[in-house]
Amino acid sequence: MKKPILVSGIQPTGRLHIGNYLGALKNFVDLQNSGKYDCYFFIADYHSLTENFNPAEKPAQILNLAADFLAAGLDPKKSKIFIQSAVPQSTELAWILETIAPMGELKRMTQFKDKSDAQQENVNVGLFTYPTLMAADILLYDAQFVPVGDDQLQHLELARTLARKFNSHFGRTFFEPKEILTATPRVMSLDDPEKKMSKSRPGGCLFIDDEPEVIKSKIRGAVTDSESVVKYDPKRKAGISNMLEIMSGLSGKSIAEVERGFAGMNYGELKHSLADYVSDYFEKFRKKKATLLKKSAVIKSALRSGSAKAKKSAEKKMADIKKKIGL
Ligand code: ATP
Ligand code: LTN
Repeated sequence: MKKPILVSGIQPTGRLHIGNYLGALKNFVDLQNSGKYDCYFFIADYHSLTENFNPAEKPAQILNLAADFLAAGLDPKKSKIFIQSAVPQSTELAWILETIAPMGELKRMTQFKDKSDAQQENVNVGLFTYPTLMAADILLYDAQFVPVGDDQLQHLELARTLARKFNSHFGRTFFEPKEILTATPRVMSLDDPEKKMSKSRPGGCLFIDDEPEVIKSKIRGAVTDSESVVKYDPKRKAGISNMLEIMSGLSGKSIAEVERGFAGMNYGELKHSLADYVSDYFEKFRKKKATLLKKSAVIKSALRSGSAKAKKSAEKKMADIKKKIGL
C-alpha cells in the first residue's frame, strides 16, 4: 500500500540550535524511522535568500545543514534528502499559488512582521511571499503531513487555504496538509526565556554542534528566577520550565518524570546535570558530523540522488497542475 507523503524543510541560514532539533530535526528522524511515511526532507535554500546573506558562504551553509541532517540520522536510503533549488517546479508552483493567495492573509503573517522588523533595510518582496513558496514545497509533493515547530503553523494554515482554493477553482488537485508537532514545539531562548530560541538571537541559542565546554557555560549562564525550587511552571518560572522541557524532549521522559529526577536539586545542580546530559547526547552527532564534513563527496552524492528523485515526482505533478489551469 502507498504510504502517506511527509515533507519538511529547514533553511541554511546558520547553525542548528536545540529548538530546531527538538521542534523539527529529531522528529524528522523519528518519523523516517517509523516506516509509516514516504519522506521528503530538503534544504530551503531559496527561502534563505530572503535574509541578508553572503553568496560566498552559501555553499558551506548548505553543506553544513546537509551534514546535520545525515549526522542526526536522516538516511538517503529511507528518505529523499534534497536541495529546494534543484527542483525548479517549486518556484514555478509558487508563482501559480501567488495568483490565488489573499494579500490580506500574507500581511497578517507573524514571521513577515518579525523578520521585517529585524531587517528594516531589507524588507524584500520574497520575505512577504515566503509562505506561498513554502505552500508550493508542500503541495508539489502531495504531502499530507508536515513536521514543523510552532512558529510555522500560520504558514501551514495558508498552505491548506491555498490547496482548498485551488481545488475548488480548478478541480481536485492537492491534499490539505496537516502539521505534526513534537511535545517541545517552542523551545525558549536561554538568555530570555520569554522569547523563542532563534538563530537571529545567537546569544540565547544552544547549538547542537557546540563543544561540551560551550554547552556548560551557556547553560550555567541561562536565566532562571529568584526562587530555588525546581518546578515546571512556564508562566512563573519560564527559564527552569524551558530547561525541564529540553531534558524531557531529549530523554523522551515526561515532564513529571524529569521533575522527579531533579527533585531536591538546586538550580546550579540542575544546570550541571542538564549540561552533562546535553553534551553526552550530542557526542555521537558531533563526531559523525565532523567525519561527514571531511567527506563532502558523500554528502553531495546523497543530495544529488535525493534531488533527482524529488524532481521526478515534481515534474509529474507540475504537468497535472498546468493542465488543470489550462496552460
Ligand atoms: P530560527 O528562528 O532559528 O531562524 P526559523 O524558524 O526561522 O528558525 P528554520 O531554521 O528553517 O527557520 O527552522 C527549522 C525548523 O525549526 C522549523 O520547523 C521551525 O518551526 C523549527 N524551530 C525553529 N525555532 C524553534 C524553537 N525555538 N523551538 C522549536 N522549533 C523551532
Ligand atoms: N519556513 C520553514 C522552512 C520551510 C518548510 C517548507 C518547512 C520551507 N518550506 C515546507 C516545511 C515545509 C522554516 O522552518 N522556517
